[in-house]
Amino acid sequence: LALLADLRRALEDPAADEIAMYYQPQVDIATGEVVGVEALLRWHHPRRGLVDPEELIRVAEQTAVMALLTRRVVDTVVHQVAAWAAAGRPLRASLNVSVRDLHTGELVDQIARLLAAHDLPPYLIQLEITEGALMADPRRVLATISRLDRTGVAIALDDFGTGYSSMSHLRRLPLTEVKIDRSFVLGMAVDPDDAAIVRSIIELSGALGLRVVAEGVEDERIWRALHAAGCHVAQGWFHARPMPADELMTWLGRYR
Ligand code: G
Ligand code: G
Ligand code: MN
Ligand code: NA
Repeated sequence: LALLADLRRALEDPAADEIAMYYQPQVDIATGEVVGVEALLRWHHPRRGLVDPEELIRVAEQTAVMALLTRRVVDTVVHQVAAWAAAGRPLRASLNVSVRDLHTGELVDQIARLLAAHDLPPYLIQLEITEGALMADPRRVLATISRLDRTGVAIALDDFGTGYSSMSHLRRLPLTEVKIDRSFVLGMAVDPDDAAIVRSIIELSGALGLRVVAEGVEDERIWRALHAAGCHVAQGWFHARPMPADELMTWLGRYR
């Protein structure tokens, strides 16, 4: 709970610059082109150092601090995407939202407002939603998702294949992308079962017209296996770790 108080302070104190977004490149497997980034939260706590984002979200999500945090994340990422677009290097950014963020219309209103203010094409922003979020309160979450869809923002199903997976989500939701959970991707070069799961997710998503992104692509063997399986996009340490926006520009300048 001390952590929550510190988080609130970090979010509310304009002089604190402890919270940053890092960006990890996503590479089109067929062309090698960088097609987007996933935005990932990093909190450099003054005493604890880097806080594990998963732990942080788990704690924040129980409270109203989550709304503050998401507001900061969305604001930072949309500003960044607008800056890239203005600099002639448009990149789609995918950002994670938690269950709680989907229970009110606030997130949709904020995104719509920011898109209009920056005159930004909505498809440059994508939200990643987990199946767990859907199951927590399907009615409210579906209402939010359909409002998001009407703004033109893209929606990805994150961590696909874990937890409450249901094929019907792929049909019923206005999705543009499926992200294969990294547990399957990491295993696919060594475990035939993982490889089979990855291949069938790719085939199913492809047949439904959805873009398929593999996360956790750590090395060339996995990259080759995904290439052979017809996966569209790879994200992982094989290409790059998540990094601050300025480092990303340097990395892009050196890429290929
Ligand atoms: O960045 P990894 O590097 O450790 O992120 C761990 C987890 O934290 C991810 O599964 C991701 O879903 C979650 N996460 C990272 N950044 C954000 C964020 O900005 N908002 C939310 N809600 N979750 C995030
Ligand atoms: O939201 P989600 O859980 O999908 O977030 C992606 C997570 O995967 C982040 O924690 C990110 O830091 C992590 N990640 C990104 N690339 C790799 C990788 O190649 N290997 C592993 N083990 N983790 C990765
Ligand atoms: Mn994600
Ligand atoms: Na994931």
